[in-house]
Amino acid sequence: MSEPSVFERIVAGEIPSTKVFENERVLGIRDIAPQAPVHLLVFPKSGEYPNVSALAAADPALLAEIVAVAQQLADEHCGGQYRLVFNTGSDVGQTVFHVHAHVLGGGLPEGRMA
Ligand code: DGP
Repeated sequence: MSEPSVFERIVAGEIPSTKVFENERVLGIRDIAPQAPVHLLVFPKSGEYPNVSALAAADPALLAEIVAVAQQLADEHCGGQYRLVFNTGSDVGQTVFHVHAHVLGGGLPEGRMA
């Protein structure tokens, strides 16, 4: 068995977080190291999917739910305008291999590449 991811430990209450959304399958929290004025993370409580492709293939309804939660949170926190980022692979900076959406809003980051 692999070690539980940091997000599984947050779900289990072992690591504190600032929750902004929770239901049976999905959690939304504030990112610990914000890269934008609003920087939230939305992820499945289950840690079985390492990235968005694995989630899309196995449970597209859960991916759609994550996108819907991201929209709801963006409506609540940054006027419904946001970037939705799923880092996929360590070469592009993925550090937590438990699929998660970054919801980034509140203005354009400096030096934005895409
Ligand atoms: P990524 O690079 O796409 O794997 O993003 C992982 C994000 O998770 C990164 O922006 C920082 C955030 N993060 C890592 N550990 C914690 C934590 O313990 N609490 C919170 N709130 N966020 C964390």
